[in-house]
Amino acid sequence: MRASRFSLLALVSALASIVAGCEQSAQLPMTTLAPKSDLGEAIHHLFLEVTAWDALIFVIVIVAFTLAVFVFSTRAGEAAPPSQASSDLTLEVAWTVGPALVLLMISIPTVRTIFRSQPEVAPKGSLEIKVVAHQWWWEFDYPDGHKTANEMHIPTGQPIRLRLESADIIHSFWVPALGGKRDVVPGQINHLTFIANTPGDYPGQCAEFCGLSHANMRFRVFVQTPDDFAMWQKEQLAGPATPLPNDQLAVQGAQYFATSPCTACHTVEGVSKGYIGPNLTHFGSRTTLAAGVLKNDPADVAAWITDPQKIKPGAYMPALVLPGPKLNALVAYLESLK
Ligand code: HEC
Ligand SMILES: [Cu+2]
Repeated sequence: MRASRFSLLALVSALASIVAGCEQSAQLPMTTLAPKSDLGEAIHHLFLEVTAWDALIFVIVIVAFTLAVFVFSTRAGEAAPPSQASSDLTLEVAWTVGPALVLLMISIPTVRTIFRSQPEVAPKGSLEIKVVAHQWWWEFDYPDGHKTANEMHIPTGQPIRLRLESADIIHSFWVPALGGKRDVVPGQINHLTFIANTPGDYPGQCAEFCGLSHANMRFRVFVQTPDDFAMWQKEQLAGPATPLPNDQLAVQGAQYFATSPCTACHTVEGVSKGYIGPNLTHFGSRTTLAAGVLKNDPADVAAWITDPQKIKPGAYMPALVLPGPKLNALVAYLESLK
């Protein structure tokens, strides 16, 4: 009896500390327990509801088990034969109907949330962004024509309708703070619809194994106030910045870029039209590169151009060996593309 009380106490305090740990989850960037969108909140709410029903079943089972072991068992020296009853209709109905009711209570909110997470048509006034998953980076195409990569910006308070397409194989779009995962399947268009409610910078990750650099297929979502978002969009819609005449290095870089092999794969609006790799029109305005693997600073950009596969195994960008001055000029030009 003593020992069992003690282990029950240990169990309760372990559970309590797990729950307390969840409270701290706001500091964990990949947690699903601190939702920042209506979709995330709906899923989180479902999780809590199902957990509550599970907890109820857990308590009932533990109470029945404890009673069976400590109250209704025969003691040493006691020779009462067990009851030989072969059936009990009330009991049988109870343990059939009881679990059926619990399953019903779990399935109603589950089905409701599934439908809620998959609206057939875009809600009124939604911002539709085309998301194209590539091995191993993300392309974001905005309805007014500008494109970016690996860093999506969205406003708070407006329904966001993502149209998920794949350029190659199956990927999965996942931003834990903004809601559930959704597979990105070649030859099929999937949607993800939500309203973000808190400005911030939320990490995402491809969640379906997609080859060598799957783990390096990250991205960020910048949720902004509508004003900040409008400002960002205005900057993105403008053409690429032209290097200032006194920035000699960037001017040389621009000249070199325009005739380089880079143009076969990369678009800089008005300069080149490649589409194998990310659009670089406003590359300098991004905080990271290569799908969140590197910080966007000159040293990392130079390291990337020099040997992409070393940084990101399998990356579909060839290493282009450039003499130092040319490389520095190219990096200065890319960073000037604000
Ligand atoms: C054969 C096509 C190809 C060529 C040529 C090429 N790239 Fe790339 N580039 C890519 C691909 C694909 C990626 C995405 C790699 C990834 O993240 O997995 C990429 C990524 C990049 C990025 C990171 C962009 C971002 O926002 O994440 C930069 C910067 C870049 N390339 C610059 C260059 C420069 C400069 C050159 C010429 C010296 C060049 N590339 C030549 C295909 C190419
Ligand atoms: Cu992927």
